[in-house]
Amino acid sequence: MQDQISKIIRRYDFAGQYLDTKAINKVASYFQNAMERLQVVQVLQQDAVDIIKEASNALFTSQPELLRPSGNAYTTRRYAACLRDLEYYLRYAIYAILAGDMSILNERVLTGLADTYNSLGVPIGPTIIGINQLKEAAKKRINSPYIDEVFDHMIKNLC
Ligand code: CYC
Repeated sequence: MQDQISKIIRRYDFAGQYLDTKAINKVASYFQNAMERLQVVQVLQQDAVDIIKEASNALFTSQPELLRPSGNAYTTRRYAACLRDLEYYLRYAIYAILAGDMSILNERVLTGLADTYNSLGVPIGPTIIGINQLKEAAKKRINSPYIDEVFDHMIKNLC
């Protein structure tokens, strides 16, 4: 896992170079945006329970077949797994927004996830609808390009 600063240092260390203007400018822009990232993180974690509720309600209202006997969220065990997955997405979205870097999402959430879902029969399309609903519920509370960035990254990597 890395953030924008550790990513830059790692790259320059690997090449055995001092930081140059390009690197310094990148770090400066991370600090300039840091307050916005913090604000987003604060709002999202404060409202996390409601965001999950809203997104899951919207998902199951638009895809009611998921809850019927042939659906993947049928049985309380699978329904609970679905809510838990939505919580994972929101929690790691918050981490990635704070870090300004997607590596934590790639490493802990996305690598191998599509294969796991496919082997268990968890439908990817409705999962993406769920992630989109998380994005909408988050943006309703505080609109920021960082929210789009992180949820769009998840969606792109699940497709
Ligand atoms: C299952 N979701 C799983 C499993 C994993 C994840 C690994 C299989 C093991 C288990 O059941 O716990 C996902 N695990 C993760 C992620 C992380 C992790 C993301 C990173 C921290 O450690 N079913 C639907 C909906 C959708 C859904 C569309 C909710 C959006 O119909 C989710 N995921 C779902 C369900 C299962 C599951 C129902 C259980 C499937 C089964 O056992 O049959």
